[in-house]
Amino acid sequence: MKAMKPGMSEREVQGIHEFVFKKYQAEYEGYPSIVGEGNNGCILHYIENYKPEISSDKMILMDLGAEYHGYTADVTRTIPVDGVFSDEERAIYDLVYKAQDAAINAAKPGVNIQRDLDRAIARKIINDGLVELGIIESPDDRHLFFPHGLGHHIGLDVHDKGNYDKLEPGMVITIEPGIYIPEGANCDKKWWGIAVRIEDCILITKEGSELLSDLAPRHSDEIEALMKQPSPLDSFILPDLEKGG
Ligand SMILES: [Mn+2]
Repeated sequence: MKAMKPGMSEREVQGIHEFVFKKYQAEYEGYPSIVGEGNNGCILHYIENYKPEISSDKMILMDLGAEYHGYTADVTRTIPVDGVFSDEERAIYDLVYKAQDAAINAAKPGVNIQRDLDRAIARKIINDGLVELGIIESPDDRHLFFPHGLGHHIGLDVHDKGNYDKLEPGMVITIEPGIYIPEGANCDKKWWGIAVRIEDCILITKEGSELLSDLAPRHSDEIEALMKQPSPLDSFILPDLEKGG
């Protein structure tokens, strides 16, 4: 987050994450890294990570996880490229955050991921929020702005096998609500190209859950504060190959 700069490529952002994984001696990535700026964030499995220059007026969605000693992580952060959320970006971001936080707080043994956490909590919060923002008309409207499930088991595989009936202590799952508003979507075009997913891994405990990926800030204010700080990578400047170094 501190190293993010307009003008970087999506691939460079991917490289920074993967460098840090290796720095911690992670053997592999748990799955192909997804780094998508602006509208590319709407493409759920966007692994081309091709865009050569990310733009200061966009957000960037980064879904990456290290594989360490056989176990994989699965974490997504979405941040503004220039370090400041626009009003529209913040509205969508904070809504996804609210849905994620509520689902994390409700996760505990006996709870069902799809019925209790996804439909009754996260999806309801998102649908109500989309109505409030005027993006859909009724919370019961059919739409594709949250086109995937809330979470999955994680462990040896990134989408691990597991019991989806009810959570038990010791299970590790992801909680990953998202809102994706592609160019051309049926709503005010001020929302077009905004794509937000926030994904964390939680361990189900006897009483509730423990957030395993809490060192990466999630709240919009925390993200803005962290992005104001300098990064050691700011001075990592390579020779220009075109000029012959
Ligand atoms: Mn996931």
